[in-house]
Amino acid sequence: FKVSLVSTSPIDGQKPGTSGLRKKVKVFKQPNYLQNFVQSTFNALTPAKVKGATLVVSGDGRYYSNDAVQVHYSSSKFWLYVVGFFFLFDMFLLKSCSCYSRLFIQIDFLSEQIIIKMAAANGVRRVWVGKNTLLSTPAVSAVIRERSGADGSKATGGFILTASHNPGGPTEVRPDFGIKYNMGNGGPAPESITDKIYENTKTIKEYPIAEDLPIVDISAIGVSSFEGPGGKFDVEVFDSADDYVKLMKSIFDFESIRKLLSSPKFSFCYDAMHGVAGAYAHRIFVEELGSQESSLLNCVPKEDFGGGHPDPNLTYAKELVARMGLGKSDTGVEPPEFGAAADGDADRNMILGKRFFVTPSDSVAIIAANAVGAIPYFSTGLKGVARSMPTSAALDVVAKSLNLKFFEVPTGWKFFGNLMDAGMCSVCGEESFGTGSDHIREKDGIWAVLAWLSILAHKNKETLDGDAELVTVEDIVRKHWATYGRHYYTRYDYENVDAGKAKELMEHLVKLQSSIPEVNKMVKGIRSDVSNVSSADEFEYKDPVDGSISKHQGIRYLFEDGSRLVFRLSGTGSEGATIRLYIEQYEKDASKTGRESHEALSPLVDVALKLSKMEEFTGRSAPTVIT
Ligand code: VG1
Ligand code: CO
Repeated sequence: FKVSLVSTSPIDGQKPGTSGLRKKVKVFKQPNYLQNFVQSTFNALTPAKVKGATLVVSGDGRYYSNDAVQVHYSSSKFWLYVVGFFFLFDMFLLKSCSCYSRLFIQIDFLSEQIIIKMAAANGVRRVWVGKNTLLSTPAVSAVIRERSGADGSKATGGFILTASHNPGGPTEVRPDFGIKYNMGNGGPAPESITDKIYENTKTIKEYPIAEDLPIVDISAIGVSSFEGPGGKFDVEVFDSADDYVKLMKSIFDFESIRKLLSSPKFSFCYDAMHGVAGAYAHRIFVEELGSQESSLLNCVPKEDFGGGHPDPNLTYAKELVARMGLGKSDTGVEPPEFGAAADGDADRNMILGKRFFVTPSDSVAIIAANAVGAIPYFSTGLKGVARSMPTSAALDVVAKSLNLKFFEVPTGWKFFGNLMDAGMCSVCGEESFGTGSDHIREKDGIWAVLAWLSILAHKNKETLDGDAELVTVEDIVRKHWATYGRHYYTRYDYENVDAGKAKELMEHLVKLQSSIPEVNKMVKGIRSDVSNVSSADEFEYKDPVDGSISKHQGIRYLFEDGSRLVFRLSGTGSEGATIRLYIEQYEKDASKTGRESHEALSPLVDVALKLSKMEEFTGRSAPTVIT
């Protein structure tokens, strides 16, 4: 192939957020939009490191993924398509009705492979693509860390094509696309790199591309080799699940989980929400662990997630919620003992018991408290635990009682990576349905499910064979609360608020922080039954490994009784601003840990809304989503 230079000019707004660049599909479809970002990333990594690299390129399969990886119709190629069409028409149309599929292969052949062609032109040695461009975010991390090519090659990093829990598709109300780069440790690029990428997008003038590189059939496993001006270039398509499944089998005791899943006392349900988790669910839960086919919901990956919002929470995972008996109407069918859901790129998880919701903040604390003994990977103990700042302090209490190293980091998984690389952290989590460990450098939805199944299998070692009753998800959570106390927790999201107004609200909250006595006067005026604010600040993080500092990571109000109010602006939205309000209250008294969450939190909610003048600033009397 040949390499040509295409001139381009900077496009505004290509700043990566909490987890990469996420925009509306129509924004990504602008000429050079994706190309500018990809080249800015290559430039940030430096040409010397890109040359000879092995890159993973895949994602959750949402609409535009295939275009980004390979199919791109440019108008200059229009006449070639027409020629191709008549060529095929002549050859096949009259003879065989499979002509249409051949026609599309031919169109593929004439189109461009954006990322692959740019990688080739930048001197990358090989690109690894999951079959049909499908790889979950955790699987990309696993592939980067674990996979070896036939010649012993290891990946240098990878592009993940996803907007994660944001909806996708060509026609939905909010179809998003996204791209992010993960480093050689398998984790999202740190801020030092994403800042450089952003700077580069503001000055980019040109990018090289191998226009004539033939299209690779990404639906078939195999290696295609090419020769360019700089030497050899390979595209290898491999099985999306193999490496990930192998890793999971090395972490968990599959035999004990299989025994649990096949017990008549236990029942299970997994909802992939038509995201990429579907590409793993059948293989792991049915083939490896012997679960019933009927226990899988929405496990066929779709480019528009079946029209749904692939975010595993009580609002969007409607089908699972109903099946687990948590919906309003009783279906009359006995719900399964355990249910879980994933988001679009399968790094998030929601854990449910029969008619019971486990908050993500509790989930990570419970996994940390029970991992040793239940999960072989942790048999030698935990190196430490970590949570994101707005996540409840349930994990703190476990860390203290088990005498574990503990870290509080800003929102977003990239901050956990350094701790893990330095051997300081084994288990970590976020309130936003993200849980994981140092087996990879991303949160991992299926891992979390396997962790819970392992804990259930461990607790039920005796009960599965005998007459004793099953220890349920709810039993485990209630026992945890009785031991460690309970952190009542909720999050209010105000989506697509006017960005200016959101900023004003945040500024108002920062200003208030200058006088705690004033704040307390206001708090008492709103609710006399809420304790005093003891301190208030904007969260700032100094990375204990590299000393880097991240400022303005959320506004905190900390109360004397351990309650907290946190306000942040989302960094993953693609339209307007999203205000997140996190509300938490600690209850140590075991006799008071069984209350309804919304009832226990209502005084604090009152304080939060009035203190922030939420309705005044946003014009909203209620949040868009409550989790
Ligand atoms: C949100 C969550 C954050 C999570 C991030 C990526 O970010 O709050 O905890 O790490 O999404 O998750 P923000 O900035 O919108 O609050 V995923 O599954 O979308 O990669
Ligand atoms: Co995700």
